[in-house]
Amino acid sequence: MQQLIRRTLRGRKFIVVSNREPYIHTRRDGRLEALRPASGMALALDPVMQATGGLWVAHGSGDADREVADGRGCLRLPPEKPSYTLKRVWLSKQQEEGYYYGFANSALWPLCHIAYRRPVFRQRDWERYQEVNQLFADAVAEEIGPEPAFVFVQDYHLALLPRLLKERCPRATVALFWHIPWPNPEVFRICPWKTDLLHGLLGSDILGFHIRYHCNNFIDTVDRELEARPDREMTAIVYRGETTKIRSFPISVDFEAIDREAGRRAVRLRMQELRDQLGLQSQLVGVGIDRADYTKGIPERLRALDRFLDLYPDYHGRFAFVQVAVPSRLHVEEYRRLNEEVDALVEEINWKHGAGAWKPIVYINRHLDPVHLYALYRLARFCLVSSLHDGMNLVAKEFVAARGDDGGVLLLSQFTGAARELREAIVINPYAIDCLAEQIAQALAMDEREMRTRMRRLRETVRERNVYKWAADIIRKLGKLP
Ligand code: GDG
Repeated sequence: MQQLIRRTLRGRKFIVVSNREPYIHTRRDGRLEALRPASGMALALDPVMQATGGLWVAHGSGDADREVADGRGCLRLPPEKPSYTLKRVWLSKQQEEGYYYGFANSALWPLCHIAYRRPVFRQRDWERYQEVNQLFADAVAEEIGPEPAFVFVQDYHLALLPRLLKERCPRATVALFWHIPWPNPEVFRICPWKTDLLHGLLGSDILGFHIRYHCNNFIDTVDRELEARPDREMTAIVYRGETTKIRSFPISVDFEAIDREAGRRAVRLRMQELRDQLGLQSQLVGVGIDRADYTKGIPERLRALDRFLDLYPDYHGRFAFVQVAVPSRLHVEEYRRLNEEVDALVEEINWKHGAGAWKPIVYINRHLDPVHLYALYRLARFCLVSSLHDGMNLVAKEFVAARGDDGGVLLLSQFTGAARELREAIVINPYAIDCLAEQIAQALAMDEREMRTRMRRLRETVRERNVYKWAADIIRKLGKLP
């Protein structure tokens, strides 16, 4: 990886720009802590940045972030093995409110995910979004100057940045990776600022999506909304004389690292502790691990578990489902409503089916450390990913990477990008509650041989298509540009 980067960069700077930072510094009981956010993007890029040793520009969102950064907002990371620089961009409360909670997460997020939540378009959010994209452009331009550089922009928070960068730093090569789905033109066309967004994105030399389907949706959208020439054969768009290549790069996880960490003694010890604490001694365990987001289909999953318990009373007392849902975007009304709905459902199902000390659902609504996470993956007879719509879904790939024992069954929503690659999973439709209840029973009853054969094949796929391949493919493409 390092060699590839060095060869491709030919002395140019490598800069990653994202909203979320890879480590958030906070003070807990007076102690300084560096937390890893529950963000698929931040977790995936951290190992890549360790290998490349470049610069990462991101919003400094922790209450102790300023304490550890220098006058330019910079510090070296990761804390235990400093190998790259993080430059923090500081935002006011109003900017965060309008740009992050407002336009990015109340307009663009529901617009791009088909989860039947209506996007909210507010003029003042859009203004903050433009303002913050400009701040990020300033921060990057300050580092690059007039020199040639590779800038790798992440996600829907920064759709205007590629164009702003091209104007400020014409010698920069810019790639943007869109981590969420791109909807079809019918859906996208309701956005009042659709042409500004497309104009911003087409400042990129390369625009990446997880799967071909999202690339095609993007090309169709541009075809409908702009005076641009899509070249379907080359999968590129020529707009105002410049070409943007549209490519799919399915993101993944650091397979080797997860495989190694999940096999450690600390994880085995934690598994035992968890069994004791949660009263899971002789029970079959299912797990679900998510950011608490309405796109992840957590209520649908709970309803299917309820139905399963109705249909298969034999499993009462012998089965438990552990749902981890890390609170997320709590300033957005829709997310508060989701948490209330999940709380109520867990309560209702446990009341309905529970008996004595046995409760079928163990609900954990806080952030867990990686050892805890791996212990849950290893304890599980099955992992249930029931997203209503998901760009990729890294939990599915992490579960597979953590199962060095070749055990465990993956139940995976057909509406995730991951379902295109993880063919040996049991493919589910989270809207079909009765069918999902039967598939849960199928996962629990699957014979050992079939389970192991499926898991071995899944592991081969994730081992081969790991996060380094994702990054290397993008960097190689960047290197081939003139
Ligand atoms: C976006 C796209 C795409 C969760 N709870 C804890 C914890 N997590 C970690 C998981 C996983 C990550 O959070 C979630 O990643 P996903 O990929 O599932 O989802 P999004 O955050 O929505 O990510 C998605 C991704 O970008 C990458 O392109 O796959 O489609 O929506 O890594 O393990 N981590 C820890 N404690 C927790 O309690 N440590």
